[in-house]
Amino acid sequence: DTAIVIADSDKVTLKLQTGESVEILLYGATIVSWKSGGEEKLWISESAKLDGSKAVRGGVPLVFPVFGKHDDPSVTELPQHGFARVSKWEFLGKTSNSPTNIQVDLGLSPSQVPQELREKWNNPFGLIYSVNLSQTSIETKMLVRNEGTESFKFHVLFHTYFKVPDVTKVKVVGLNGLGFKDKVASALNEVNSHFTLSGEVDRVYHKAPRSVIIEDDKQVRFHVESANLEDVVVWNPWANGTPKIVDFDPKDGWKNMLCVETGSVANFQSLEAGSVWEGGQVITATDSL
Ligand code: TA6
Repeated sequence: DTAIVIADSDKVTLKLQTGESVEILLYGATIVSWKSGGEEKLWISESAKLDGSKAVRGGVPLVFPVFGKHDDPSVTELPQHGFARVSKWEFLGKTSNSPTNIQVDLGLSPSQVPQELREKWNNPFGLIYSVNLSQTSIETKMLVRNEGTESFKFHVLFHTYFKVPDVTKVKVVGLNGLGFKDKVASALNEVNSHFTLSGEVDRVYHKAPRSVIIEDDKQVRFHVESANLEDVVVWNPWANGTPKIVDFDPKDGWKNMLCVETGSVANFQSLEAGSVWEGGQVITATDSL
């Protein structure tokens, strides 16, 4: 049999005949599981809310139309990371299918955004989020459409929580030497073409390259390839940060995760009335030895 999609009112599950799978909550269109090579590739908090009561702590939350908090008048009243991750998306259907890969589309329009958030950013928009599962990778693409008569601007980002055996052994390859903005005094140790982490990191690399590699002392763990996205955010709250995050459990879970997030967040993307913008990423997992 070919790949299958199982959808109910809360979740869409994609399964390949070779065993790979992805689970996507319609709440936030949040990928909450990606199994490949017989193992879970994404980190999710043990106390992550999966009932729609708050943004999911882990997996791949979506950031739109603002990254973090921002003082631009058009977004300043929105909550951190905007409303895409706290709105109920619609399953639009399966858009491609073969025994070795499957794609589904999910949609978001203003009517699905909680009223109190829609009022704070009431541009007529449409989002189509595509998730494509293959045997070694998932591709996530966001299409943003301006359905109004005025241009609007937005940030967009895939907030991926990669699962790693030990973040203190991780090397991130491809970001050295770039311009960046630090939200904390990021504890990175740059060596040749990679850096290692030795404490809390919260850094936005601007004009980042298309390809970033996450490896450790044993092997390459993930490749991250982006298209039409300008920036890469690296975040790990470390031991000092997790006690301050109520839904981050276990508290030493920082050792098993690293956020490497592709997006366009250092500058707003401006979208003319009637225009469409698309950006995406392909994350490829290497099976454990
Ligand atoms: O990933 C970068 C970041 O902006 C960090 O500053 C941290 O706040 C993280 O996102 C998680 O944000 P959240 O709103 O999900 O707690």
